[in-house]
Amino acid sequence: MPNAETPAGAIRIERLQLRLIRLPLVAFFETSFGRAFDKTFVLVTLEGEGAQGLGECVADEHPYYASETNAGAWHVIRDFLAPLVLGRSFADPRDVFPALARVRGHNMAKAAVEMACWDLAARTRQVPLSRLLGGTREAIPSGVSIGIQDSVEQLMGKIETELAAGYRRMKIKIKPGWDVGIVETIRARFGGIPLMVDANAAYTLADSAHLAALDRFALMMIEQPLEYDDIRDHAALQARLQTAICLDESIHSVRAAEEAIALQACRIINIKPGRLGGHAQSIRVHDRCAASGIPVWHGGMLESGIGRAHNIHLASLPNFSLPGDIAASRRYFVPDLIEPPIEVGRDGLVRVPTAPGIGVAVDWDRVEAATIETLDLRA
Ligand code: OSB
Ligand code: MG
Repeated sequence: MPNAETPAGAIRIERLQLRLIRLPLVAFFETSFGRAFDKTFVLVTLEGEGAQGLGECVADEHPYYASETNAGAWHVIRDFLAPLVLGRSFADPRDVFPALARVRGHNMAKAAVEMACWDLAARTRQVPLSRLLGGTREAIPSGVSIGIQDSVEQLMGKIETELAAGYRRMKIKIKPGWDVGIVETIRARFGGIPLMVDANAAYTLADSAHLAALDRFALMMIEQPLEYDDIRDHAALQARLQTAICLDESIHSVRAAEEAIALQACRIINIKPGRLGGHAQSIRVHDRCAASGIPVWHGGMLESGIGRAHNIHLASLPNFSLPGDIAASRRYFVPDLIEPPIEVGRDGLVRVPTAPGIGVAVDWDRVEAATIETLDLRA
């Protein structure tokens, strides 16, 4: 029951729990910045109004994809974000990100708290999270992100497996030395499959001519070819490429998205709520892109079933018109932290959960077994 000081429908945050969790990955995942064999992340649990909300922080052990790390997120949430939410009431989860504005940056840490608040709000109102976010779809198209492999043959085998599983587009990671030749081999072997590449900022504008060699392969897009914080060079590169550029790392705020759109630095945007500071900011970028005719798709950060469920709900909004990096649990963790795990149909679609909140059942014994450290904070 809401207490006397809590406005109707508002949620007072009574408790915040941090858990550091480590799960082994089913298969290693290699990008231009390195190879990962397991996934370590901070799980945020919020309690209030007799309900619970969960948020998964997508920071990594290292600051190679983004500047945040698990140790940093733990510190920032414990010492700076928790005091801004504990004992406070929020009438709308959209009010959480502005309430954290005093802390600059640290979007992944903020997102874990903000998204837990959305889950809590949806559970309190007994509605699926997608409804609260403004989702319009019952199922979302799913694609896969395939890391750099030890051999070209190994990559071809992975693509074959994922196509057979029904996934609606293949994304491969590229870097200098593992790019044009690989794409050529894929096209020769698999023909006109929906294909894109992700460079994770492995090139510079001086590589324009080399990247333009990808134009003849009719890729859906090339994701983040240049520096992680760049917009201007991407605009120059986009003017020289026929292939659409999609920005990932560079889109860390609504303002960055607006800049990228204004400068025509990309034709597509990858939305990751962790990178943007949560669901509310993601919806703003989604809406801003829709107004400019820029399609978006939902990125992935090798999330457990908890973060993955959040992503599925967000990806049910209408301008997520391209298949996202939201694949089945079995590609990442067996078992996952949720039961049943996230599945993809033969039609390449993932169903949006319909139960309240993120709508998946967490297996707390598995969470407990995977937990390295726990911290409880109260109002
Ligand atoms: O660049 O999209 C990326 C994973 C970790 C960090 C960055 C990225 C990725 C992926 C994997 O591409 C997407 C997924 O399957 O979760
Ligand atoms: Mg990417």
